[in-house]
Amino acid sequence: MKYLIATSLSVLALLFVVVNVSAHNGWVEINTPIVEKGQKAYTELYFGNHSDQHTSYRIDRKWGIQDTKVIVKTPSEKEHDMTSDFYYMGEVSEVDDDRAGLNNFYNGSFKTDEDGIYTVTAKGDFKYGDQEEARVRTAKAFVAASETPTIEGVEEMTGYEQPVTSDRAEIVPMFNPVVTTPGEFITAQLILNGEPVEDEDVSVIRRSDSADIQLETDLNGKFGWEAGEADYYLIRAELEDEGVEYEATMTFVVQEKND
Ligand SMILES: [Cu+2]
Repeated sequence: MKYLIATSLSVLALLFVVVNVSAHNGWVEINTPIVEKGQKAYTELYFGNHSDQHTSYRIDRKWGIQDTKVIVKTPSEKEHDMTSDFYYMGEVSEVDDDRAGLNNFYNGSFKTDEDGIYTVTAKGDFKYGDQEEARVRTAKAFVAASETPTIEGVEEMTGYEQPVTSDRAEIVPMFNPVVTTPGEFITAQLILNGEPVEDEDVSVIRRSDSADIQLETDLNGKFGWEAGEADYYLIRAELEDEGVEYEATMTFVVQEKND
């Protein structure tokens, strides 16, 4: 009986978490998680997540690119600012006023020239709709470059577990985000100003159908779950600290298991 009560309480808590989330998020995607060294990596900036009580993968509106910096960290920890490379994929007002600036995304690319994992971080501190204050957004994605661009060729690579910010909210994967396969138990950490954030809601949203799972960070800011089917996934957390709204997102790909 005690067990039953505990179970129904946790179901209630979960429902509360779902309706409590209330804003749109920005995220970065990498077109292909593993590329041959010397080839380009293609990236997109998306903004959305409106339907299904804000756990959807759908695009809604667009990034505020004017208040954004996109930084690529190379395997040897050099940083490149690629912000000016992004191109808006929707129509612009010079062409068609009615359709200008509607729900759409930005794309950009960079050339890989080292073996290892590249981290792409978009810092987008912009307002949308009638928000009065800009939200502080950190969106991350990863791509591995290798002369042998296969899962086996890149599975020993590291670097993804290094935080890239010290004064923002950020999701740090504790699993190699380019080689995960279905059913693996994976863990990530939510940090703010370099410190773990406990008791915070986190969602993991699947791209093909917007199916989501709800998690909560532990004392060390960590949260873990079983990787779903091969697909593209978005991890999202939103928090407030001293009157500032923060948002941290990360995308990664679950790969098919090789036989
Ligand atoms: Cu909305």
